[in-house]
Amino acid sequence: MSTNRPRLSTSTLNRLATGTLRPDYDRSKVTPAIVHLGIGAFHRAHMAVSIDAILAEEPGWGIVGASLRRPDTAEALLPQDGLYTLAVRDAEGTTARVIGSILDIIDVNARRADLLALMASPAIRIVSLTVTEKGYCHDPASGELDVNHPDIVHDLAHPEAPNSAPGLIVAALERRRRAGLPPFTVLSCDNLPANGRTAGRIIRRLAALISADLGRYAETVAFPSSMVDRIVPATTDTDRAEIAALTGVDDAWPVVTEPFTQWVIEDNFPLGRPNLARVGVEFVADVEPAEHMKLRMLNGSHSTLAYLGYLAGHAYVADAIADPDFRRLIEGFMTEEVIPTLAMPPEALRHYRDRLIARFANPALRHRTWQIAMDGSQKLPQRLLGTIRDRLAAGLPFRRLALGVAGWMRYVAGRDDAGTPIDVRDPLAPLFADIGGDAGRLFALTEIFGDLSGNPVLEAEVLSALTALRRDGAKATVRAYSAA
Ligand code: CS2
Repeated sequence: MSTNRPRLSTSTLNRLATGTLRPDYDRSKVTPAIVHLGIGAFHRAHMAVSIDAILAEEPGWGIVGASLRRPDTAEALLPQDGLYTLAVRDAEGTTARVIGSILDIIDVNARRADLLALMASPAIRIVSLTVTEKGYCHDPASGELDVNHPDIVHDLAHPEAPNSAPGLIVAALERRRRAGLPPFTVLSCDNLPANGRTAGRIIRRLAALISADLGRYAETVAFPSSMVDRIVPATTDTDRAEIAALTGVDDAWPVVTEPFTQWVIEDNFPLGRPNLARVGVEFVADVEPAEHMKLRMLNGSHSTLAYLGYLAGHAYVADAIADPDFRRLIEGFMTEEVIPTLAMPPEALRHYRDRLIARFANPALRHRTWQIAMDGSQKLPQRLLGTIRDRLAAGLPFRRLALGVAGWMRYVAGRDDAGTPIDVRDPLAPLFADIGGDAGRLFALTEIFGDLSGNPVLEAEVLSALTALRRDGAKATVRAYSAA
């Protein structure tokens, strides 16, 4: 970062370049009512932005964020008074807006007691989460708490000093129970199927394992499901330099995103909620249709593009979708194989598809296929396998979905088509290294495949795609499958 530009903070807001938007409310009047676990780039480009937009009218809904694993977000944002820049990019250019809704950031490992005391205070009415799929410490196929997960083993032994997100929520609920307070609402904002119900199942189980009283109290917690959508690539040093040049101030951790944003939430907030509808958030009775659409179409396509694209040497999603064979494959994947499984009007789904293709093609978003390829063991069930299950039950073909699964199998075997080793990031990475691409052993992983483990129709289709990938490489195989 440059040394002569000021650092973003409350006292330098007046130095922002013309055209950079800043909070339109008095931050000193904002008080916290939300604790957010997992204060990564996604939250800061999504929920924190919607909250920022209502604080002028409702200053009582500020956010305190917590990072569960690393201190880096707190280290970057605390010297900036929690302020950061949201850079929205497309082919037309970049717009910058400073977001002020995050009042404090707590690094759990350094300030666990502060975080739990805050979560247990009457002021807090919502605890929201973006801890990624693996942060739920569950079995991805069944959606049940994994009682053998190392963090859960730890949290059961030390329920007052937990490490996991479910453990922190349960510890805070116990304090509220003892204080005679009603529970906060738990709002999952992760890409899990029925994310509220899944979070509820996991948290209630953990609570009941700790004590029967706590288990009963956990039964009274509301867990609205929500569908969240905004593409947010990891911030790079090039982004930092470009954004500083645009805004005139240095920001240690801006976030970069696309113009599109969507948030659909089940309206179940016993302690109240801000009026987010006025800033475009949709409140519904049942989020499942929207959630299936998003997980199967957007995330299913994303993972398929990520594995096959990475193998073929496409570092970015925009490069992969610019390849006509990949584009045809993804169009066919959505039109022929995913849309018929969804309970929404086909015309709306085709419109959604076209919009997705345009979003993937955004040339200004440098979204790495490697980033999306991470944690496939946690993502495959809701992104590809649920759709396959429905296709199988209806006796319908699913060749392109099977190619996506085969792409994942080839990817986790650890070498791309040029023979270069892949840095495979996944909670099961050590196991994948041991398995070394043995499809039979991968199919046997019931925590991923669930009841599809051992399904002969699925295995035959995936094996035939895998054979083609090994023999011809991803580029030629995508071409062959795109013509299907
Ligand atoms: C992506 C998602 O990294 C990934 O796995 O598929 O983060 C995706 O960008 C978001 O869900 C978009 O809303």
